[in-house]
Amino acid sequence: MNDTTSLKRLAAEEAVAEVEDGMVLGLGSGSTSALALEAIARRIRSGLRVAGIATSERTAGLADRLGIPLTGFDRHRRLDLTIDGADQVERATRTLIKGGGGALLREKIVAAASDRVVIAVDQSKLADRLGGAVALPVEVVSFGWQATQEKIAAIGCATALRTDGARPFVTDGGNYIIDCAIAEIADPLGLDAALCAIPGVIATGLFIGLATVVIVGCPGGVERL
Ligand code: A5P
Repeated sequence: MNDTTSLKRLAAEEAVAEVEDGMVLGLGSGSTSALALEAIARRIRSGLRVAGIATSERTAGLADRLGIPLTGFDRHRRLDLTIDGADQVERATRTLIKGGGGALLREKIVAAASDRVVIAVDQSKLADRLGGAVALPVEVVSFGWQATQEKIAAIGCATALRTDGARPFVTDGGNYIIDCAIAEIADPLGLDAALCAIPGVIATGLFIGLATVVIVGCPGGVERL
């Protein structure tokens, strides 16, 4: 078993094995998270009782279709466990790049409110250093995005406004995303601080110190970081 979807499923199902009865879950976004939702739904059909907070409208719709009860921060300030994917994982530190699907802000809010964050990925997401082929998404306020983009570029990355056809891509929060190509992110904490200091930047896709464990789907089985 080594096609990407099978490896994502392997990791997602291992992550869902950590779900216990009565938990409030963070429901991640993306294709790996969708596989986790399917596994959660199967366990609910066998009697598991859980409720989830969705990290995107797309995930909320999928959870609804699968029969996973949804809840919100109006009822729960803390979550027991979040299961989510990632676009890139720095192997030694478990620092992540997220937001390839555009859900980074809600994903970060949910992760930060969770006691445990389990990240499920296939092995292609692992890297010794972040960056390179994977751009760093930065969510920005739509007002003045051109000026915000210039300030982001001045930090030293090649920037591009994410588009959806001919229009800017709009996040669930109504914001835009600037994708930043960086050859190698040597100092994620410093980069995150520099980006977050720019007026108009709402959140970066750098998830530092948030992943409790990363479950990696490999052809020979799962690896836990
Ligand atoms: C969504 O905004 C992202 O953070 C996803 O978690 C990430 O893109 C992983 O997606 P896949 O599981 O589809 O690879």
